[in-house]
Amino acid sequence: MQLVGMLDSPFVRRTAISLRLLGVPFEHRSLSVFSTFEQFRAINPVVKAPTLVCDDGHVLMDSTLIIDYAEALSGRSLMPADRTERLRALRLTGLALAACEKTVQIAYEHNLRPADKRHPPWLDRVRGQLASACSALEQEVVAAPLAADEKTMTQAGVSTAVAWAFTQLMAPDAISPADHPALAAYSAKAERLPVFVGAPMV
Ligand SMILES: N[C@@H](CCC(=O)N[C@@H](CS)C(=O)NCC(=O)O)C(=O)O
Repeated sequence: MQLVGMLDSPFVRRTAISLRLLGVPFEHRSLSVFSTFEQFRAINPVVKAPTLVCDDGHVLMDSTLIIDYAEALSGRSLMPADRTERLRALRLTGLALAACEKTVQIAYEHNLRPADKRHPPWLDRVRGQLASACSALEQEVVAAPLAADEKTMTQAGVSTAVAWAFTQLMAPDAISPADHPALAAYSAKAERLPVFVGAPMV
């Protein structure tokens, strides 16, 4: 199987880390949806990262769907079986994915749109959404710590750590570690795990 996309995408990175935690082997092809658009389009005409090329040639996209397929392949899951824990993991994963999506929107607004075409009210809205997602995540991590070891880490932990590191890389002025000490500490721990070190953002 081939996982296609750059690790500076939080969606690609959480997929790569999840596949490794699940023990699903894959080859990583570091193609960009921007600088290698045509090469990417030849693999997936929709040009979305991550893309997974399955062993039988079928093409999947969207990190959540790719992880779902990887879990079916491995017979294991990064989601807790217990209903209450699963609900929390789903809640945190949703917040982390929203934080990633909002940070991507801020990055696209700054990097792709000409300065004179920016719409400040839209950016304010997105930054507010990002702040709300990070603040809710911080409260969740303060209320109950997340596992930060490769054996017991859940999807909530993977996605929360990936989201925090991505936000700090792409929108450091929007979200400060001083206001999110639990998230910053959790991310620092997760980033030391071999599975995170093996999927560097830059
Ligand atoms: N919900 C998707 C989001 C994927 C996504 O938006 N990826 C970005 C890269 S960070 C992308 O493909 N951008 C190119 C585009 O949307 O045209 C997922 O979880 O995989």
